[in-house]
Amino acid sequence: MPASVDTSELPTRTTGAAAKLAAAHAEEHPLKLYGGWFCPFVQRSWIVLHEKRIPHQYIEINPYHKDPDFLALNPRGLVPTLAVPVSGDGSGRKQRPLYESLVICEYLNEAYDDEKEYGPSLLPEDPYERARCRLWIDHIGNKVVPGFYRFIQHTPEKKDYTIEQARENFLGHVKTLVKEMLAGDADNSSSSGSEESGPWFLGDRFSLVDVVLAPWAKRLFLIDHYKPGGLGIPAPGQAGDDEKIWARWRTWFDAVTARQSVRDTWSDDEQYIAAYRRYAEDTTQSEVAQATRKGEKLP
Ligand SMILES: N[C@@H](CCC(=O)N[C@@H](CS)C(=O)NCC(=O)O)C(=O)O
Repeated sequence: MPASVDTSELPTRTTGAAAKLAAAHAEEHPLKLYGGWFCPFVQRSWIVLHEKRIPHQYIEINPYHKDPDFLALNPRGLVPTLAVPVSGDGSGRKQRPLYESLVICEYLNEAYDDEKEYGPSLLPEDPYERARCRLWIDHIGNKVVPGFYRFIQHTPEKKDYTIEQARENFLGHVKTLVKEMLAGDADNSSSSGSEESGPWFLGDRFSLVDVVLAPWAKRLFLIDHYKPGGLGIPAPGQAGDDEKIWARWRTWFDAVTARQSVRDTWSDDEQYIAAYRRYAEDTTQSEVAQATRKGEKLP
């Protein structure tokens, strides 16, 4: 853990739509999500809570402060952290912790599985399809997300890679994912006999694959804002052989950024611009940023 963390002055408050959602979930509840408005990993868990309309309490904290009470709950000292009520405890006061955004998302999806109350599962019933979703969740976590940080943390002083390489690497991982969406669309249309397919990774069905990437989709504007040459996704008609790939990406991107749960867990754009300046200048000491700098696996 770094001795001093320069992100400690981040405001501990949500703004915009996220502030409304947080206020609606401020009341004491045995299921508690400890989060930070700026954190994309938190947004994943928050989206699942919102998608499934799971009653809970949202508690905004600053994870860089490493408060002893917080460390007692999550020794890794990272948000999101979920406090889960112990079943059978009538007082509602006993809780067990869970952390790691993906573990939390899967837990919520499984624990709140009554379709009538919480809506459809965010993973398919078919074991192969469920495994395929996990494969692409893994691709997002181990390729796309690290590629995002390598890209946004690139500075002209970097000797080991250029901004063009960072862009190519990131867009390459996105393209690999989109090709899988296109292959899925083709399978869906041959089995349903309809050309029409929904915008999500699974076509018509919104799933955890969409959830785990949504927070970084929302943050892509920061690369356009901060990095010379911007994100570099070709405009319609400019993608040559990749035209179909980038058209499918736009369909997914437009749908995911318009999704209510994604919009409602988002603070004001300017807040992110301010918070991510230290990433863009590569001066933040967050654990994610340090791992990126050292070329290590993200925490
Ligand atoms: N692998 C973790 C990563 C969580 C994470 O890195 N959270 C950041 C905020 S975005 C954090 O708590 N940082 C505190 C620190 O770096 O000291 C997850 O998926 O939940």
